[in-house]
Amino acid sequence: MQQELFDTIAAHERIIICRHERPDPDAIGSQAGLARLIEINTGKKVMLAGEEEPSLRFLARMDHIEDADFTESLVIVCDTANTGRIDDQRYKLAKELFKVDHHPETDLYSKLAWVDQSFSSTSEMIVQWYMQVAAEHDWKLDDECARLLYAGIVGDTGRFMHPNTTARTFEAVQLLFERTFDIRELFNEMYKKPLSLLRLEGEVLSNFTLSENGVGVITLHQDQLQRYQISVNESSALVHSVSSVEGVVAWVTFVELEDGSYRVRLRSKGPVINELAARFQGGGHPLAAGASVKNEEEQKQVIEQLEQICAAYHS
Ligand SMILES: [Mn+2]
Repeated sequence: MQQELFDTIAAHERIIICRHERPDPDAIGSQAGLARLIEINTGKKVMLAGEEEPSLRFLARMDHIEDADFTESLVIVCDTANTGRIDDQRYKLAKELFKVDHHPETDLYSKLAWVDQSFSSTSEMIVQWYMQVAAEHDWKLDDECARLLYAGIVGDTGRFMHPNTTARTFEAVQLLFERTFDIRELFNEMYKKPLSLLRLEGEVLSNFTLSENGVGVITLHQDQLQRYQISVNESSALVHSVSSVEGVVAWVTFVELEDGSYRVRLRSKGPVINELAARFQGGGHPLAAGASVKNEEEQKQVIEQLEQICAAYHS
């Protein structure tokens, strides 16, 4: 499939790259990193689709794209498991579609697809693709590509602390480190927090509960988000704030949306939680997944099921 990705890119003059909505550094890093790789080596214009996330503008800016651009383009979708999450649903207009992703394949939305769960990140896939295929065709990977792809790998591996980090990850990082970019500046941007977020974190931590089975529960209410002026997307920075608490096995963060429903973020240190997420209109990786619940009743069900999963894991 890696060669096929190269051939498909070669066969199209116009290319648009999409990624998932509410992007993270891997979504933008793989999207913009691949786009730049293509642009500097082929001279083709590659457009970046999707809504701009203000906190990630330091990585890349998105393009304004017309419907007509889609109908004439190859659309590559990076880092997105299912069609519902593709940012810019006009991907459907594409002349040709190609999916590149490292999430479990639950939605076979593209006949051309390179999907491999063994990679830490889509950004790592792009670096490997560069090394295995593109470099063979004398493509270059420049400093800015390296910065973007490094951000993606760092983001999805949690700065190389998550178990998705492999020898191959470091092989990719080695290549990126042979380029020059300002890592300190990149980390400053990636991990800076507004003071109000820190204050909210303080409140969250004092209300955090931990059960005997090691289930941690955090709930963020609308009034808290409003009081601290934190958006739902920005609140994702709090998802790891309890990961180092002694005794935590798996934890769930509920973020109340304006309509009273909740966004659910599930994280685990061992028990598989993406099947639970799938039962609540979500999905993701075995140890990191997301879902949605309509009300407090469903919220209780998620907690109960997470308790069962953790209890079974212990025994
Ligand atoms: Mn990813």
